Amino acid sequence: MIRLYDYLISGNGYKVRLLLTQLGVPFERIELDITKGETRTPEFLRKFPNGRIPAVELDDGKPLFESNAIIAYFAEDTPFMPVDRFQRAQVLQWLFFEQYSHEPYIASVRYLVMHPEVADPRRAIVETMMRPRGYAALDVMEGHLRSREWFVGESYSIADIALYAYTHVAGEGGFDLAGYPAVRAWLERVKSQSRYIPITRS
Ligand SMILES: N[C@@H](CCC(=O)N[C@@H](CS)C(=O)NCC(=O)O)C(=O)O
Repeated sequence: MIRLYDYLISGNGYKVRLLLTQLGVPFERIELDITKGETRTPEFLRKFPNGRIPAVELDDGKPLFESNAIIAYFAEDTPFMPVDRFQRAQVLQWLFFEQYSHEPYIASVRYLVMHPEVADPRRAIVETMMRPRGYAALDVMEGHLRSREWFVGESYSIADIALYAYTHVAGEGGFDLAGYPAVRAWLERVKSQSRYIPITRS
């Protein structure tokens, strides 16, 4: 059985939970409290040296970390990953965009807002740097979705899952999506996909 090391409010963990559920792949979920250092124990670090969730152990015990690598692995040979070479590169384009231009700002601001007790030097740059960059990522998404239903091609893929994870909860970090109608319509399309689960469902 696949084992997923996870933290319920994590959008990165949610990407994996959502995809496996939509694929109908059974998995065991192991909840770790990241605010208590539970991903930094010697035992966890031996398997997953980056000390972060999500991380999985495959059926044969092989370890894999990084949310977008994990969803790319499970999406292979399914409708969630295109076959066409250019479209596959477009999926990677959006996965890298999510990790470099979106998640470090939208997810991190949400984390800092949701965990006021955690001391973090990034608090000093939330309004001057992180929030404007989060909105810049939303601007890119809005422009792309103005004339399209999905991030790649004509169907829902892991590019949508990766970007949905933190966009749909951006409000929890104080991001206002009122000025992003195409993004809001796309969020609704994702939500109406079969076997959809909310981020709060373990
Ligand atoms: N790039 C990584 C980010 C993983 C990450 O930042 N995980 C956070 C939770 S969302 C974590 O485990 N933090 C605990 C820690 O750093 O100790 C991914 O996409 O999987």
